[in-house]
Amino acid sequence: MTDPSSSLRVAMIGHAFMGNAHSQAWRTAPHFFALPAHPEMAVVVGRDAGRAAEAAARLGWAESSTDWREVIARDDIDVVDICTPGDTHAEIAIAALEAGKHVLCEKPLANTVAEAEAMTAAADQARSRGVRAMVGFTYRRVPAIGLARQLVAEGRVGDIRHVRAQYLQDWIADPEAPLSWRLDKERAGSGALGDIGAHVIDLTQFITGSRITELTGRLETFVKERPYAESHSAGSLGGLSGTASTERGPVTVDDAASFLATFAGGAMGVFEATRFATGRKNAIRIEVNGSLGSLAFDFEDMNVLEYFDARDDAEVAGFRRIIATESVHPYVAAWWPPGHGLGYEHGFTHQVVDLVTAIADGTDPSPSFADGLQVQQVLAAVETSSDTRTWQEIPPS
Ligand code: SOE
Repeated sequence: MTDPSSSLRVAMIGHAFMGNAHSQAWRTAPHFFALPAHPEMAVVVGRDAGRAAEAAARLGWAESSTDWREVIARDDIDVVDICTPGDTHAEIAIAALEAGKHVLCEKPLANTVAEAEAMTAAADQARSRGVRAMVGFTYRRVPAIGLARQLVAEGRVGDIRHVRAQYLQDWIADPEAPLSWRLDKERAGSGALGDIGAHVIDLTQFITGSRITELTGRLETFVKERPYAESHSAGSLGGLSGTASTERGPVTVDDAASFLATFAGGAMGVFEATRFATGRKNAIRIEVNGSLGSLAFDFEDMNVLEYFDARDDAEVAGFRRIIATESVHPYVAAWWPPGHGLGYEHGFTHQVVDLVTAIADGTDPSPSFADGLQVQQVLAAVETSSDTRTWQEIPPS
């Protein structure tokens, strides 16, 4: 194992919502976990020099830059953390891997299957040189989700028959909510499907240990045109909120996605991802029904995993609420006493812990770029299915 005093110098590209979450994780991880190497927050990269410098000062990065290529070429950078919109992931990740930098890339891995394939090929080549690549499906690192996977692996729910998964948000339910880059296909690849549907695809496969083999889906764009955000004239589409301008532009992605799926293990899956579920802010709801029991999770109550054991006596049978905050639950021992709870940001911290550990141990981090590619294939299959109104098979990995 690497000497814990050795450092990993990190460059983060992008400093909006995800950049904030990743910065918090890089700052916090070494203070709560005994890491095998010390991450140093070396440089943050943004398009605008003033805003990048402000982000560096606010988020705790030593320097800022406007040129990711120059930063990737530096000898004193070990890790490149990509927090930009999807249309830039492939170019930055491939360049970083070729330059021998370990890469953490936000989800979904790319905007197309072709890009994800190229990124996976670059990661495979880099691996032979000891370079690691990970895609940021952070919700895997919520303790209750880790516990769900563990209970399935231990056989406590038996053979899985049903997987029910929803990712529900409502931040664009108002038809006057301004256009953001997330509503622009060129930049985001897809809408609710790739932004949040990708998470539940990854999570259900992670929990069940089984992959989606075929599906039939439907995409819908309810609001086809929206006001640009005020900042549009400066060439940037805003984040999750913003002030509307009088000019309007087209929404080029889906507002909502749903699909039926079959898992390799035989389970039937029902998936839904939408930004129009009024009142639901970040509801990731997953239910698994097996021959011996069931599991249920909702991110809006993220410290709880519900578990039903079908072998319990009828008098006392029922879903039990496991508060996944005990030191025996994944990642929890490093944090607070039982019942004190973790939040959204902790998944990002756990992601840093797992990445740094894998780099130091010389093992492959998970989820890998190959895992990200497989999710991309599922996303593409939903789009094709919606366009052609057919069932689609997912190529075996
Ligand atoms: C916006 O819908 C978003 O920030 C996603 O992009 C994230 O992946 C999810 O964690 C929260 O919602």
